[in-house]
Amino acid sequence: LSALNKSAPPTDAKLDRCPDPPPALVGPLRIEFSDPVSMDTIRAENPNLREGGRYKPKDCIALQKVAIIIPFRNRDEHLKFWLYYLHPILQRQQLDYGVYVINQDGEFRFNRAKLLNIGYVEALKDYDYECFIFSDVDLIPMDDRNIYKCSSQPRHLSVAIDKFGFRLPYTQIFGGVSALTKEQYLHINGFSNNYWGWGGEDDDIYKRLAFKRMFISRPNSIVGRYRMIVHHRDEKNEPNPESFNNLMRTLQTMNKDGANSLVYQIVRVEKDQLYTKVTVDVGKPA
Ligand code: UD2
Ligand code: MN
Repeated sequence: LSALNKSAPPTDAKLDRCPDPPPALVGPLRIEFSDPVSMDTIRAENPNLREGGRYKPKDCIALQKVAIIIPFRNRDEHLKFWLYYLHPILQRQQLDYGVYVINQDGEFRFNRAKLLNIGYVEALKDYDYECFIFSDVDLIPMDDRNIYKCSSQPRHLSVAIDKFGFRLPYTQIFGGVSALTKEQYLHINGFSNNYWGWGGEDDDIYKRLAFKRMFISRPNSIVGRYRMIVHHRDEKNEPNPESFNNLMRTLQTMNKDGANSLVYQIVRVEKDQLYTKVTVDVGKPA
């Protein structure tokens, strides 16, 4: 018996899996954007985060290891609100998570889907993540029962946004906040790298999922409520005139345009207590 005890694994391995649902959830939340928040306040309010915006529960084994990927350029005010609201929620949800802000360098047209592909690769360099949440920087959940984890089918989380009258604008929508496991992501060869500017890249992802015979799972429209921080269309993110033609060809192109054709350069990696920011050169259309 004593010999067995000596070779026993470290106490960490004796922890139970975290309960489902997480016990500390509170339900509906008050979300507002009238008072600006400072990064120092957010850091002080989240003392249990580790460098790079990482967290895992101390008293139980998290149900999933989740990387949260935020496509980003020049939205610092939105990022502050996101960090201010999401970190406490994600900790109550007892996730083993990290926050990755993928910042497009330079002034060229924005490429949201390519930034998401880069986030997938960069997060996996840090840790063995099994679930990837792809989130716009301006979307804040209004209910902490909307758990930031993956399901057996691809999950769309931002189902009832204030900007759209708290309703789904169309059933095939997959933009905003969505969740894919590593397997689901690889099954569709990730996302297209060829959508430059606003729009269409999210519908391309939906088509990839549908062509692979997957279904979209969603929370109900109470739990799935969100606020979008009010904003104008950014410069260098004008509507993409090619997206309609690209969307006609998703089936023909998806096997060669995506995770397996991703090329980019890292400009710098910054680790803050609240996030890992990876600034990248995404290049230009071929
Ligand atoms: C919709 C979709 C979004 C995406 C977009 C079309 C929903 C709820 N949202 O959002 O997922 O499909 O249409 O591309 O369906 N960003 C920057 N800097 C920029 C430009 C964009 O950080 O200069 C990031 C940021 O995370 C932003 C996201 O890209 O939230 C989407 O851009 P948007 O907010 O301008 O697009 P929106 O609200 O029409
Ligand atoms: Mn937006």
